[in-house]
Amino acid sequence: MNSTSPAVAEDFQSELDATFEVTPEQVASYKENGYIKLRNVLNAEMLEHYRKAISLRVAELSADAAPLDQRTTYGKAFLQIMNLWTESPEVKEFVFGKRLARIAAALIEATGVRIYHDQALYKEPSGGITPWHADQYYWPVDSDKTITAWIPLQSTPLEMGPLAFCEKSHRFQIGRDLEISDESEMTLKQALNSFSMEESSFDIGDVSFHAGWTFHRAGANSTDRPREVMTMIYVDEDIHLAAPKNKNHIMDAERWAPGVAIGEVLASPLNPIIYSSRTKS
Ligand SMILES: O=C(O)CCC(=O)C(=O)O
Repeated sequence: MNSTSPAVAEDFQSELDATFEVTPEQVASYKENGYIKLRNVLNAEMLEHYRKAISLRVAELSADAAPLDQRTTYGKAFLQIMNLWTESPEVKEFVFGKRLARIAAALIEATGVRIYHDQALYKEPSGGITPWHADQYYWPVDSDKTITAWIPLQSTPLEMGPLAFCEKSHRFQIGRDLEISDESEMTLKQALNSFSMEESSFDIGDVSFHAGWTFHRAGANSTDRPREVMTMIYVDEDIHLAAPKNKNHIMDAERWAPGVAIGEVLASPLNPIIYSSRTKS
């Protein structure tokens, strides 16, 4: 369901793969703070094109979602639709773009990255807060070379609940065992009290990258428009599956790295390398 001409679609494809120069200062800032917000990474027209494709699949796949007031705090935070790249060839083009993957590899100082999984995170009008948490609590991997690209598909003012980060919190050990919940929000709000929090609006084209252990949250969406966001979780191309330490690790391994044995490189058919400096392109 797309009226984009083949020539324009080809332009989008080459923009998705085009190089974005990451400076040594940006790498240093990411290492220091555990996240970075980069401006003007993606073109607005291209984002609008892929927003339509992503939103279509989100609407189809979330048609049976319960009303907001019947959901948990986690459920109220967003509609969460995972691995859309397996559902739509257009979304696959977006998720497999080398531009963001190359930035991710540069920031985590890896030779290349695989996709762990993607997820659309649509905070509905009147959707609630995203509680404080660190993503890597969920991931059964043996390295912290993991990173999420958070890509708003529209400009995202404070009232819509842009992603907010606790600076330098990727080195903080407390709270790493907490699932996304009212408890994680309450415990981490107190525990992270003495750290600086970065919460600011995103313009269209801005993309943030955060480390697996960086604590982050988002405010509620008090507008009457959905906050439409696509995310890609990348991992070092050489990362291994680790022995599970919690029930989520067992579920994640089965779902996102099927067939991979503990100790093996995370190279299931669901984890292709998206960018690697070891291969030409
Ligand atoms: O979009 C949100 O509200 C939360 C996003 C998040 O937790 C993530 O991308 O890791």
